[in-house]
Amino acid sequence: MWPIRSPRMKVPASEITPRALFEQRRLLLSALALPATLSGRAAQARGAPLAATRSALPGALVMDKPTEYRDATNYNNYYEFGLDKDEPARQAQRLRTQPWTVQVDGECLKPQTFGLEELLKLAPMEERIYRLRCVEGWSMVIPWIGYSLAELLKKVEPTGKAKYVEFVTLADKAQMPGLSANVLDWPYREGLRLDEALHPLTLLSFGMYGEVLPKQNGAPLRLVVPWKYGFKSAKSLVRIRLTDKMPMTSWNAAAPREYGFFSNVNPQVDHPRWSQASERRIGEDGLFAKRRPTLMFNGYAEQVGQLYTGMDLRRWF
Ligand SMILES: Nc1nc2c(c(=O)[nH]1)N[C@H]1C(S)=C(S)[C@@H](COP(=O)(O)O)O[C@H]1N2
Ligand SMILES: [Mo]
Repeated sequence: MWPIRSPRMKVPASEITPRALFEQRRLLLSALALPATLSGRAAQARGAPLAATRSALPGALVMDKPTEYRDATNYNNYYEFGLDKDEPARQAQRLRTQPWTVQVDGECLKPQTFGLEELLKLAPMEERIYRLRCVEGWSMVIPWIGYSLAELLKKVEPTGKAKYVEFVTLADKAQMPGLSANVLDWPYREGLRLDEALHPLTLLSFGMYGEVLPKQNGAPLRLVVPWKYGFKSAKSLVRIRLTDKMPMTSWNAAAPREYGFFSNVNPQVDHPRWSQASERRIGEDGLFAKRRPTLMFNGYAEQVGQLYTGMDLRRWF
């Protein structure tokens, strides 16, 4: 994902040359006293097991073969920890995930700040196997662990004025070297319409592959919205705010023509720079690996299509 020629961008993409990126990374690494060649060993350390029962929700268990753990944890987008796919696996290991709190507020009767321990016990943990498709044209299949975001939202009792939900993620310069690259307006912010946020498939995830979330995948908790492009699934959440107006999102602010508020996976509506008609499944590399056709709503049309009846999906991309 790369916002080009956006007025809100502090550094135009055209000026971020590979050379400049390399230099920036070298400076960061020396500042952190980390060898530039540090292997992914720390990243490979597996997390604590997280018990969960398989979900019975329609659409929650896709039958495709899950992506290899190694690939799912070493090919990441998490710009707070660098722009290259292999950087979060190294850089995110310094993220402190305890103590951790999530503030849930805005248009609700019982705003509350939840501690991580409390969140882990708030509802039964389920395992769900979801496709995740990035707008860049690749996809993965990941066995996530968590519960429906709706479980948390109903605890704070949204008012009648609540129409949208804003998600804010951690932005801490001391822990996140990527924040010094002004690619986005930090903190990373995302949003959903309230009915999307309350849809049972919208997952508040604490783990994957039977373990707590690796840091590069959004520890200690993230959103997973399987029928939307990957960037809607915000990592390392610190605040969830119910609002009466459509919230601004980081990607929408950076490049409004490229990243709309809805961002539903839709093979018929291309991104200005990338076709969305097909995708490469991570792990299925090699010269002869076929691209897969991208499915409407990422294959979840039966479950979520009715949320958009009557909407012009070209206009509301
Ligand atoms: N806070 C934060 N969340 C984020 C991102 C990010 O840069 N920062 N990248 C998004 C994008 S573009 C994608 S495709 C997914 C990738 O999730 P994964 O690394 O677990 O596959 O995370 C999303 N969530
Ligand atoms: Mo993405």
